[in-house]
Amino acid sequence: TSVSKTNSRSSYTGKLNMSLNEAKRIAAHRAVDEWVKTNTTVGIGSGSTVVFAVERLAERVRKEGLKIICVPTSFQARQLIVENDLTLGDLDRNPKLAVAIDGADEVDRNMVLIKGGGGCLLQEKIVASCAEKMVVIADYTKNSEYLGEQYRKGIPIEVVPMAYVPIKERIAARFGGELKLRMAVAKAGPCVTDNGNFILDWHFKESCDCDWAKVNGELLQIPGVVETGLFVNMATKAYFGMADGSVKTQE
Ligand code: ABF
Repeated sequence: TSVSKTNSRSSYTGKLNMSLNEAKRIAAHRAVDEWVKTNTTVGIGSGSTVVFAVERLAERVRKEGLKIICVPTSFQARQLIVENDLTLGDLDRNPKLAVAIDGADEVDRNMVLIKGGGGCLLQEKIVASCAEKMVVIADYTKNSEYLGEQYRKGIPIEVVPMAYVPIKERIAARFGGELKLRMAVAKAGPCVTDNGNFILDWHFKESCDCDWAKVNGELLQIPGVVETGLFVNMATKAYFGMADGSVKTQE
């Protein structure tokens, strides 16, 4: 087949060196311990850092008898919940969540996030929007002054497949930069999201101090744009695991 699914668990593991993994783990454990209370519903994000949050949740369920319902943001998150014997929920039965815990590709100084490097931005944004609080967990490489300062893969934009070319042209004409159709790992065809859509990675001009709320609003007006990986005014607090073993927080 010429298409491949995003978010298999294996696509997130094995690529990371130990110190980054350790940074992800300490951030994830701190955030889980500070935010997850018993008898609550928790949104489970996607990516390699969330693996450590689920690990900690499972440990607390075993050791403390913590009672939680977990709502996944992707196929990968669903698998993680099931494999760790956590209680799986959904938005039909659990439309209000106490907290969503998720990773990010970049977090700027105003708590604007780029998400969707793993292709799960749409469900991540839906679940985060249903949560009273969204907490970000990441290693120190995600902590930036401006978007684009460290993350070089652009802003992911999930689009309806038949419209990807006109959308590409409209965004480039309006804002500049370059938009690339994300390809599957083997490059035999486009990357297809959990929702059956394509992803355009928008390499905007340079690291800038844009009004991202405005940019996001304009992008969402384009017919065929399903969602963007710009998360503006959504995250409550970010936890960054640092190289020296400390955890830096930002609100
Ligand atoms: C998801 O996973 C994404 O929105 C973000 O792209 C990515 C972060 O992954 P990791 O924790 O592996 O850096 O949350």
